[in-house]
Amino acid sequence: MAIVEDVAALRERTLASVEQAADTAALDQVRVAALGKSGALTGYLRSMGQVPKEERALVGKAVNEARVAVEEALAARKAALEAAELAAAIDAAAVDVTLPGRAQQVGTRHLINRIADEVSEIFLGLGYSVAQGPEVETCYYNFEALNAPADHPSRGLADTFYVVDRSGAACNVRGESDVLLRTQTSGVQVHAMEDREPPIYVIAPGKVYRRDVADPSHLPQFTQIEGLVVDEGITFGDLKGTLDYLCKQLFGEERKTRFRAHYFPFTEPSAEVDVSCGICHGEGCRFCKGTGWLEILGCGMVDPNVLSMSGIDPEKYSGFAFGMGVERIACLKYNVPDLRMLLEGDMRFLRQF
Ligand code: 2NL
Repeated sequence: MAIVEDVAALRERTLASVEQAADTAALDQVRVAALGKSGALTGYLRSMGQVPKEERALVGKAVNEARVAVEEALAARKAALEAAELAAAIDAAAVDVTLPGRAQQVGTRHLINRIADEVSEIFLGLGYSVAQGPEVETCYYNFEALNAPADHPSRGLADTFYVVDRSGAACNVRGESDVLLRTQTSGVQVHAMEDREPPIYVIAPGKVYRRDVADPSHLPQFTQIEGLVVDEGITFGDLKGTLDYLCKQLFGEERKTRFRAHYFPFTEPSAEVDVSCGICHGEGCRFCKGTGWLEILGCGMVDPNVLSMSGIDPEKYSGFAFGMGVERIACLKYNVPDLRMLLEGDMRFLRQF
C-alpha cells in the first residue's frame, strides 16, 4: 500500500531530522514541518477522509504511530538539547576565580582639604573656633566693613565677580552690583565681630573668587583661610608669635619666619610673612627664586576703623588678622611648581599626598 509506505518514509526522515537538529531552534523547525498546522504528518491526519474505507484502519494506525514516535523523539531530543544548552550557558558564565581581581580605585582626601584641615587643627589647638559664611556676599561685608576705599582696585569690575540680574542691571551708582562672589573670607569675621562680644579668636576657611586668569601662581577660585583675634591688650608680638608657631607646625620646627612691612586697607601696621626655603634652607635656590624665603601669608593689626564699624570699641580692644591661600601653602609644602596641578584631577599626581 503506497500511502502506508509514504508515511513510513516520512516517519524515518522526520526521526532522522530530529536526531540531526543541532539546537532547540532547529528542533522546533523540524516539529513545525512535521506536526505544525500545515506539517507533513498533520496533512495525512487531516486527509484521512479521502482514504478508501478498507485502507483507513491501516493507514490511520501508521499515521498515528508515526505521530507518537515523532512526538516522543522530539521530547527526548528537546530535553537533551536543553540540558546541553544550559550546561553551555553555565560554562560561559562561569567565573574564573584564578583571574586577578579588578580592584575598585579608592579615592583620597584632596590635598587642598587636607591642608585646610591641618591649618584648622593648629588653630583649634590654640583655642580658636572655626566660622563659616556665605560665598555670595554684599559689598558691605566684603569691602566696606574692611575699610576698602571705593576706588580700591580690588573693587573694580576687572578684579571681582559681581552678581547682576538677568538683564545685567542691578548696578548701583558706581556701576557695581551690591552683590558679589567674596574675594576673601573677611566677611565671615565681620559677621563674627557684629554677633559676638570679644574675646574673639576665630578662623574662617572657605572658597573665594577673584577675576584672575589661571596661571602657575593665580586661580580664579581658591581656598582662603583668614584668622581674627580681638581681645584686650593684643599686640604685634602676639601676631608674630602666633604666625611663627603656625609656620613651624605646618612646615617644621627648623623653619624661620620673617615679617616684611606691607599695606592692606584693613590692617595697620600690615606685613607679609615669609618662611625660610625648605629646599636651600635660606641659601637661595630656584624654588625661592634665589631669595632663601617663600611668601606664605599676609597679616596685620586690625585697623581701629574696622573694629568700630563692627561695633567694637578700639579704645578697649585691639586685634590682629591674617589671611593665606591654601593652594599656595600646599604647593610650597610639597614643592609643586604650578597651582593648576591641584585642580587637574590627575590621580597619579593627587595620590602622592
Ligand atoms: C592675604 C592677606 C589678609 C586680613 C586678611 C582681615 C580681616 C578682618 C579684619 C582685618 Cl575682619 N583683616 N583679614 C588681614 C590681613 C591680610 O589676607 O594674602 N590673603 C590671601
